[in-house]
Amino acid sequence: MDALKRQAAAKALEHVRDGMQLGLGTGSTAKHFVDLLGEKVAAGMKVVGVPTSEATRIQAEQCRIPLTTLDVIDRLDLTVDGADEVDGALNLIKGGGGALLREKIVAAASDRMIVIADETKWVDALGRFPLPVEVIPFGLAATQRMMAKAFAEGGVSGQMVIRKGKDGHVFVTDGGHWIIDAHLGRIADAPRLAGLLNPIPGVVEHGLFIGLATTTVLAGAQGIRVIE
Ligand code: ABF
Repeated sequence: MDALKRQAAAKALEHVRDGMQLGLGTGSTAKHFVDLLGEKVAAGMKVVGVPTSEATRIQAEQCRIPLTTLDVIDRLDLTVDGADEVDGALNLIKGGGGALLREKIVAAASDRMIVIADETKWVDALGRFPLPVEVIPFGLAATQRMMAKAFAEGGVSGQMVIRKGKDGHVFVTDGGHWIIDAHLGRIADAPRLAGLLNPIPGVVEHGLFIGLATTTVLAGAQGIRVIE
């Protein structure tokens, strides 16, 4: 599986050109991309990156990839990131790694977004993977009631679980928020559900990435598939 992830990352690297401003994703697949990009930089390629998490920032610094922020530059040419699920419309579920907020800010500031994944991430309909929703701890029960209402309107329902870290404590995101993993099952209309979650005050962001990915590179036993 790791070899497939690296193949997908290598394919995405073919789209990187000298001088590009790049969004650097998070997760085990994106980690390969940052690694390979580091090799290009060591060989003389000039790029600048905006990392989507503290973990990626640390890795990119170790790889000596020059970094910047979206306060300094206003657009990115390309973001390369992983995903938890991808559907035929290139809508995504992201956030399994807990970095969805920065990932969405960076993706939205990019002219193009290439999703890199192994073929197990490709689905007919999103929702088998629990939907991560980043929330403010204040008033959590009220936020959950509004989320349940949005889910019902969006034709889904299921358990909402506050994410815990490996240490058994509540998982805290890079932004200081919590994550609720919503076990919804098949989401028939992901864009509609995203629209229902967006206006809830305690919801900082959710893991439905609608219309952001422009290309998906899927690596499988049969080879690499590029879907646009
Ligand atoms: C990030 O990493 C995510 O938003 C997604 O949750 C995860 C995918 O991880 P991996 O590449 O390790 O499967 O991109």
